[in-house]
Amino acid sequence: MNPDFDLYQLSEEHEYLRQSVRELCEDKIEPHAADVDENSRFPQEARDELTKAGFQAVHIPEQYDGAGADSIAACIVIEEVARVCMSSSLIPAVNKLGSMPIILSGSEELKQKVLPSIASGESMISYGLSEREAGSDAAAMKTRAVRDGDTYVLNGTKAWITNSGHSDWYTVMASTDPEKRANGISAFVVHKDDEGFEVGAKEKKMGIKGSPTCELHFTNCVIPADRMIGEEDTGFKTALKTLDHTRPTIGIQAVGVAQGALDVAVSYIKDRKQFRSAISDFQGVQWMVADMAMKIEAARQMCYIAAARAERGEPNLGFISSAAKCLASDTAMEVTTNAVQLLGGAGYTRDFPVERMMRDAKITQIYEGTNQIQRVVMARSILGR
Ligand code: COS
Repeated sequence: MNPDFDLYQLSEEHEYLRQSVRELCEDKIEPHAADVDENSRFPQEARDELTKAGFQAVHIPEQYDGAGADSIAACIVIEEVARVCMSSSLIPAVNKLGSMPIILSGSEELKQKVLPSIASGESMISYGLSEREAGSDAAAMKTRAVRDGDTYVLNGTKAWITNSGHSDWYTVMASTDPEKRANGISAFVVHKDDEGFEVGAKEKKMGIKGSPTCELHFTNCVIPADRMIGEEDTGFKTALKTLDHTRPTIGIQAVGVAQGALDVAVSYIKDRKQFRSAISDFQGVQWMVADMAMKIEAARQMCYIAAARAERGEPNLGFISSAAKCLASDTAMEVTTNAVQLLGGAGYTRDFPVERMMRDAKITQIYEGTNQIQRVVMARSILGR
């Protein structure tokens, strides 16, 4: 056996990165997590600290002034931030989601225009696909983009857009040829100062309360034609290809919050005494934490594999990226619910973070495609449809 053989393990750099991000999260982000949730306020401290340390968008390639970190490194950052504050983890996660369409399909000029400001942390970028009547059926979108000389004019409304109002840039999918449905959709980059663009009211949500979710309104919004990402009518494919790369990041975010809840529960059950012994001495409790840890680890490995396969540019990523997101988010919901159970009455109060984690975990089963849609994608891949 060769002890130097790195068979199926993360690199030392990845582990070193995890340690650095964890320290920063515990020192600078976790102390604000409860207040961010309680007051539904943007985690500005997290944005500042992540930016200072260069962790707000590690995936931006070096040629656009980024760190050029691989997809597993990007996962580790999101996982560790989510372990202490889900709302804050949406800063690196949505920076990746919003910029992947440009990285995958944008022109060199567009990349040069947008990506360096994300890399430096000066700007954030959001992703606008969903509409009120086009959620799971994303191709049913009504937002229109009509060519007018060397501009496009956008009209319509996008819904549930994460980090809206705090982002400077928005990747927006709009129909350029409604007859062609999915194959008549184009992707654009919109700037917050573009004429005719407006961010709507903030949604009142169950969880991830620190991450603003708003509508985007386009009223004769004029943008230069060179802000289109790739060719006309290719935007839906770019949007789905993007999700192949980013669903593993939602999976790992779910792993992070689940791990955070397990860590709180483990420390609590070792301390909590009932029937004259720590409740961690009871086998029923031990089996609960064993199951929680087992499922978290399975989900974590699947997310890293999905992320690595996306990074390698493998084809047919639909199955693995949907499976990773689905397994991890179902795990997070189960684990955070059980963490509340292990803390009993205390877990149901805001004296402990597990009730927040349980509320925050729920969204991972919904956004970037509901877990029902993930199963559609998996089934299509298995059945070859
Ligand atoms: N990458 C690139 N292209 C893809 C793709 C992928 N992963 N998956 C499908 N496509 C292509 C298809 O090949 C098809 O192109 P052709 O007509 O040239 O063959 C086109 O995209 C449309 O695909 P399809 O017909 O499968 O589209 P549907 O309308 O049936 O939708 C689902 C497919 C349901 C999978 C898609 O709408 C979806 O993922 N919905 C959920 C959206 C979502 O995640 N929303 C959350 C918003 S982000 S927070």
